[in-house]
Amino acid sequence: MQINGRTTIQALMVSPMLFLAACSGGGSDSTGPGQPLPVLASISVSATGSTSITPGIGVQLSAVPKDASGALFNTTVTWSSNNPAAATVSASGLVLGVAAGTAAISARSGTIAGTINVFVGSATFPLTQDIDMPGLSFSPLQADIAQGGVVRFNFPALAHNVIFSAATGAPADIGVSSSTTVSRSFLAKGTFNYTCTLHAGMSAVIIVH
Ligand SMILES: [Cu+2]
Repeated sequence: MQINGRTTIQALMVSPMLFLAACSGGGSDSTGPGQPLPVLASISVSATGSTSITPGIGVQLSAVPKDASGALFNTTVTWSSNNPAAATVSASGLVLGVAAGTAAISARSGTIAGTINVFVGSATFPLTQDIDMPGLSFSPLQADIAQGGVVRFNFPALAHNVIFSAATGAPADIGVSSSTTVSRSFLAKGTFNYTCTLHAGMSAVIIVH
């Protein structure tokens, strides 16, 4: 045990702080030979549902604090929104959409914080839209969605691709695909034309409001 403890101390001699913590821990305390006390290193924030919401719609967030080794760290977090005009957050991490916009929701403990972006779309445009591909066309030819919305491209057995031509704010292109559904998020407002380069004249547009 003692030899193992000393070996650990040698391995941890990467900084004076760690060295001191290891020495004081191993010298007089028999419960934790050579083990520095864990400290909070990160807080990861996730959502139980979509982070694209509309005014009046809520989404529950959760925060997982961890130490440097990735082990769970027991601490309480304080929630905050950097844009309460778009979305507020309760003391328990429940986000509520207020008006169209983007809010960075943070869970903080001391100097450590984790953040997730929540998009609040206009209530008049949908946050999800399906694009089908009957024959050699996209349907609908024009889709209007709210900012932060998600488009599901439903590829039939006949292969197609979806190319946005690297337009500013456009999502990543979708390579040749068949018999699958591929989703893309639209985080920027604008008009995004796209084509299938496999089939001449197969083009359509998504307008993000
Ligand atoms: Cu095609």
